[in-house]
Amino acid sequence: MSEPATIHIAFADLVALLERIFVKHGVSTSNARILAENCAGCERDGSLSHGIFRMAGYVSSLDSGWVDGMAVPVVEDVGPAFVRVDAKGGFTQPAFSAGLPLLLDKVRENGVAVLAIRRSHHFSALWPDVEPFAEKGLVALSVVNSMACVVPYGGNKAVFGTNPIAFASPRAGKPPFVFDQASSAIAHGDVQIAARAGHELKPGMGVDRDGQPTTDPKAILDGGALLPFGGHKGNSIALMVEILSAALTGGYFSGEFDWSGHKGAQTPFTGQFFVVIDPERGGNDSFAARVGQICDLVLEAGQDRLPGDRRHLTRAKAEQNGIPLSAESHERLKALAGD
Ligand code: NDP
Ligand code: PYC
Repeated sequence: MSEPATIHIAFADLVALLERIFVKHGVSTSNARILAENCAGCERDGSLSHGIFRMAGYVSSLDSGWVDGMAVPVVEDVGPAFVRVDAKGGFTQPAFSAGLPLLLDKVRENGVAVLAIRRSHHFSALWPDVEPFAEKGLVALSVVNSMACVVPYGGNKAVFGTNPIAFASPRAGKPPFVFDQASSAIAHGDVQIAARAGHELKPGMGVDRDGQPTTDPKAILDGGALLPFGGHKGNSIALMVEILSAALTGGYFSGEFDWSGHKGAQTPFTGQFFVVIDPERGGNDSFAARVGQICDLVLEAGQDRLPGDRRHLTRAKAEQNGIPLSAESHERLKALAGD
């Protein structure tokens, strides 16, 4: 059987194509640029569950009227180290971008600051939100909740979202140390990809509509649910993410928003929380070098790679050769753009 045809597209060209799709489906030009860069960055880095695979979901959510592509976020200065943003029913990334300058001012002034975003739709990976802080010499942690599709450990009803947590730290002489992981055993996007490809999942990732363990991704998507990673420990992390992203920010819990009136809606309407720290204030000596040291110790001890290493390698290849896309996906994107 012949291999499916692949094209290689430059980052800027992919951004331009995705931007046209967003604008065609009701997103303002400024919001479209932010979303397009975010999505193209995921594709470039091989974060395929949140790259161009997501464009159909963005479009159907926009077309359903569930998310406001034109939303203008409102930034509030609520304390010496506290920034709040109301995304006004729009996507999270433009809200984050609007709050960022004030957040950075406060981090530089106080050594630490937090950002609470509410009434926002996050449909992407989290690493693009934290990695740029580490590139500026800062340490950042962020969490976001999503849509109820994870049964608590030992439970029988989906309460949590897939609730990722991402962390970034500068590391001397190397790209920052960044991890970005769902608190479910697998991201919902990867279940969709497995279902589309006809692949089984590993055991321990989900249950079917009767609550029975299954490795069939279609059974998970068809009335079943995911499990937290690491049993009761993942449960606590997922619960913490709900508390920080929703209870604290004034956003919805993953099971609280009602999208039933918007056929085709896919983007969770929740909240996101950040803590950003200037490590220079920690009383340490050579913070980034110390991070490099501990990372090296982990590798010397036998871990074959660190989180983020695969992404950075994939990015380097894409910067050299272009971003690989199947010709079929490229055609699908052009159709969404109305080309
Ligand atoms: P993975 O399990 O694929 O990866 C989680 C982390 O572990 C990554 O930082 C990854 O680094 C690292 N990693 C993977 N394999 C290894 C290994 N062998 N050794 C060392 N490190 C490793 O991610 P998830 O499935 O948990 O999540 C996928 C994406 O889905 C995330 O980007 C997340 O933000 C997103 N998501 C978004 C949600 C939302 O509401 N917006 C909800 C849930 C998930 P590397 O990237 O370099 O492989
Ligand atoms: O992959 O779990 C996921 C996800 C939820 C919302 C966006 N991505």
